[in-house]
Amino acid sequence: MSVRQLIITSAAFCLVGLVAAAPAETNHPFRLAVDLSDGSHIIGIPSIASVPVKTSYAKMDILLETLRFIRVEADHQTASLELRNGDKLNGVVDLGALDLETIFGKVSIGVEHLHNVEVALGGEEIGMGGEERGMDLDLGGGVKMELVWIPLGSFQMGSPDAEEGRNADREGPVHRVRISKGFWMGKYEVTQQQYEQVMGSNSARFKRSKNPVEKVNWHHAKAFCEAVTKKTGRTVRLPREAEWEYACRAGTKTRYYTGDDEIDLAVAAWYKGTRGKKPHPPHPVGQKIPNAWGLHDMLGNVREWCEDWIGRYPSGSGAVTDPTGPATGSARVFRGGSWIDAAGKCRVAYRHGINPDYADALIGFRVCLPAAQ
Ligand SMILES: [Ca+2]
Repeated sequence: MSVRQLIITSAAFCLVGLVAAAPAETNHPFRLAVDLSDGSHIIGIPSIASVPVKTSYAKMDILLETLRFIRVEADHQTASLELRNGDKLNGVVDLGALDLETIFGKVSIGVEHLHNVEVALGGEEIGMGGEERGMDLDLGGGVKMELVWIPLGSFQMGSPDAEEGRNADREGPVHRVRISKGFWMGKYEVTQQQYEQVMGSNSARFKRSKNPVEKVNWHHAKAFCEAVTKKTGRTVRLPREAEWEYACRAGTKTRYYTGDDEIDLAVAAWYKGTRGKKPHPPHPVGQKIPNAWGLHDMLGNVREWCEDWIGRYPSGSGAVTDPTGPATGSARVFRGGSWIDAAGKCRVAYRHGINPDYADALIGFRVCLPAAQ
C-alpha cells in the first residue's frame, strides 16, 4: 500500500508536497477526505502514528483504536462517530476548540474553511491526482456541467458474503479491482437542463430543469456523451461499471457510502424510504449529502447507465485492472437504485442490467472523462 503525506497551506488550499511511506495495515492507515467551504476537495492519507482524538473530542473520550469513522459537519456543528463495535454517537462539537492541526499532523486547515471532514481507518489504497479537484464543462448557453476528480486507486468490488440483501450470484465474489488512472466524473446526474441544451429535447416524465433527465435509454445516454464530446472537444463517455462502484464507494466498504444501516442511506439518497405518504418522483440533483469524493445522488434519485454489458464477476483471486465487463451481451448495466427502489436496491454493490433500448422514468445517467486530455 502506498501512503502519501499531505501538506496543505490553509491560505491557498494548494497541495504542495507528497511524501511516500509504507506502514503495515495494522498501523492505522488513515484515509482523509476534506471538503473546503470554497467547494474544493482534498483526499489523502496523512502521515500520523497516533491521533489524539481523545484530546480533540475531549468530552466524548473516544479512544483511537475503537474509532471507525468520524464525520464533522461544520455547517451544523455536529459530529457523528461510528465505533468499531457498531455503536454510533452523535453530538455537538465546539468547532472553535477543534484542533485539526493536531489531529492531522501536518495537515493544517483553518476551521473556518472546513465544510466536511471524514477520517476512516483501514481504507483501501487511495491515490491522489494533483491539486485540481473540480472542473466545469461548458455546454453553451450558460449551462455548465460540474465534474470532480476521482483519484486512481484500488478497492474491493462487489458485496461481502455477510452483506444483508446481497445477490451472491450477481455481486460476488468480492474481488480486488485497481483503477490505474484517475478520471473526472459528473458531480451530479445529468440534468434535464444539460440534456436539453445539448440534445435539443427533453424526454423526462417529471419535467424540472434541475432534475436528472430520465426516460433515456442507453443509446440516448451514449448520444449525449458523443454530442458533448463534439461540442467541448473533451472526450466524454459513460462510466465503466468498475469506475462507477469505485467512485461511489470513495474508500468505503459498507452497504451505502454512508454506512450499513438504512438510516445511513436516507441522508444520502432519494429512495422509496424517503417518499413518505405521498410518492414523490426524482428530486433536483445535489440535495442529499455527497460521498467523500464529492459525488451526489450516486445512490437513489435515478438509476445510472454504465458502459458495460452485465456479466459475472471474475472468480480468480488476483486483482483485476481497469475491467471493462464482457465483450458482448444483451443487457447494459445500471447502478445505484432510484427514487422508487427499496433500500436493498440502492446498495453500492447492487447491480442489474437491462436491454439498452429500454427507458423509463427511473433511469438516467452521469458522465465521466478520462484524465489524459
Ligand atoms: Ca443516482
